[in-house]
Amino acid sequence: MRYSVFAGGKRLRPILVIAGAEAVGGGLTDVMPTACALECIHTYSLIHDDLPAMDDDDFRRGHPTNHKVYGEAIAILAGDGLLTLAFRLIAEPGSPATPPGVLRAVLAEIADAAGTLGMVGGQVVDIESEGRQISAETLEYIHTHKTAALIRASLRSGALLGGATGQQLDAIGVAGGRLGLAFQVVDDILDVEGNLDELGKTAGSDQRKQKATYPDHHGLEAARVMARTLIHEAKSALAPFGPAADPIRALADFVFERRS
Ligand code: GRG
Repeated sequence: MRYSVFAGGKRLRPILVIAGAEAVGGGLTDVMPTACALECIHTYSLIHDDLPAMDDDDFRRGHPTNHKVYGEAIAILAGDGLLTLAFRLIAEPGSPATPPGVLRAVLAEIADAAGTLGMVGGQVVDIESEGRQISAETLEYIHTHKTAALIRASLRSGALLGGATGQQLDAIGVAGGRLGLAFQVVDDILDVEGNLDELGKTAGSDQRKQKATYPDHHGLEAARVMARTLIHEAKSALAPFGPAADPIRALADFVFERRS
């Protein structure tokens, strides 16, 4: 578990939890355990995604994948352990003033985003689509569920713990959904254009596994335009928050410009 969590990684999801809280006037202490929980869930998904039964990848975060070092059984268990640890962390709020109702809402938010309604569901359709022609709608379903759901839940959980109103939560959810989809579109582009040194994982793996991607479906340039549009839409949804949402805006720019 420690090997994969501390192998590196951009920490985008935990940073989004913190930024979500700050956008509505919350602070670091309200959200730190939940921010760590999101990174645990994300890292579990990477360990399991790299397994021979899934994407069968040799490198992640610039290091050999978990199963290459510890074997498949321990890699599966490390993922299971991280997922379970995440919910243990969320159960212990950063601030004792967090109302139990808010904690329940955060638990439901994250469970939905990580489970069959979100990441697991997206991964199932992704695997079943390998090597097949799929519609643009199915491609969007895969990416909004496999990747965007957890990114959206990161922002929304932070906002919930920071004391967001219903309206604020809706707006931040729209921003998170657009940002999450943009993240995946850029990920697809990087898989075509990047290399092992920059990415920390082997490039070109989508094509090798005949995965459905945005550049494949729409072309590289259209995928770039799509990512830019999604970032713009994310920022538009943040308008009501004023300067308090500047960190999220900066993260949106980072998502578009990143090389790893
Ligand atoms: C195993 C249930 C299950 C799901 C796996 C999200 C996912 C589903 C697999 C990850 C595979 C993958 C490479 C998806 C593309 C988008 C993505 C999540 C990339 C990795 O996220 P980064 O770039 O990674 O934030 P770091 O290492 O920086 O944290």
